[in-house]
Amino acid sequence: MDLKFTHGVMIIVFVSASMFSVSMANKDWSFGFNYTDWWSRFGNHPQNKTQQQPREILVGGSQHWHFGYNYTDWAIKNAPFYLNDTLVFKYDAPNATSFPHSVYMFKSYGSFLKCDIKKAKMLASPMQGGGEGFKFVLRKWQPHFFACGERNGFHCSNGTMNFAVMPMFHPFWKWP
Ligand SMILES: *[C@@H]1O[C@H](CO)[C@@H](O)[C@H](O)[C@H]1NC(C)=O
Ligand SMILES: *[C@@H]1O[C@H](CO)[C@@H](O)[C@H](O)[C@H]1NC(C)=O
Ligand SMILES: *[C@@H]1O[C@H](CO)[C@@H](O)[C@H](O)[C@H]1NC(C)=O
Ligand SMILES: *[C@@H]1O[C@H](CO)[C@@H](O)[C@H](O)[C@H]1NC(C)=O
Ligand SMILES: *[C@@H]1O[C@H](CO)[C@@H](O)[C@H](O)[C@H]1NC(C)=O
Ligand SMILES: *[C@@H]1O[C@H](CO)[C@@H](O)[C@H](O)[C@H]1NC(C)=O
Ligand SMILES: [Cu+2]
Repeated sequence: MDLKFTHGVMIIVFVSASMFSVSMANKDWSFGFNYTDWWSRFGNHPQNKTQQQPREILVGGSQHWHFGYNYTDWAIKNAPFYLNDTLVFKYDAPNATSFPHSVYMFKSYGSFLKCDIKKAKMLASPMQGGGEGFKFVLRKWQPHFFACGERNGFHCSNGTMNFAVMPMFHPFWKWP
């Protein structure tokens, strides 16, 4: 129950943040995300208006994409994500001693909460996480719900291999 609530809060915060970030900055609604810190990256350097390029972000950092790591936590700590940022999922193909992983995307928040893999779309098979990894560009201004689809959704419903991302407009893309 707590976990599901957290997802909900995250999405609300990210949606709100992209529309009301200025007013959010003074309120204690940040749920651990330091808006002061975030704005200082731009605000303290009015002369520094070079457009930031979209980034490539390795999902899970050095942990890559595996069972047992808390990706909700990772997504909160690595927010905000911006439109056109690329998420990179790296995972090894399964072998005799390791389980497969994959990347699925849920169309709705409801199926994400239930980890209803049957209603999700496979983005990358267990074989596609090798080498440079599987890359997904955050092109749409909408919440994205990712999960591992393996073991009939267990890697998702176990509460670890799933996370939500709401890409934001970069301040300097909107107001150059
Ligand atoms: C947020 O970041 C600013 C600037 O780095 C810092 O001064 C402030 O203490 C931080 N606030 C919290 C709640 O961590
Ligand atoms: C501009 O931003 C870059 C990267 O964030 C930083 O390294 C540089 O010091 C900044 N320049 C000024 C003048 O603030
Ligand atoms: C993952 O992290 C989130 C946010 O820190 C936390 O609310 C949640 O309980 C954690 N989930 C698990 C399965 O540990
Ligand atoms: C993202 O990239 C596409 C294609 O390169 C471009 O048309 C679009 O304007 C970009 N969106 C933003 C918010 O920068
Ligand atoms: C199987 O894959 C795991 C995880 O990628 C790796 O650590 C291990 O060395 C591999 N084992 C064999 C026998 O290839
Ligand atoms: C996830 O699965 C692991 C290993 O089976 C177990 O130790 C852990 O308690 C499970 N966590 C949740 C939130 O179901
Ligand atoms: Cu998995």
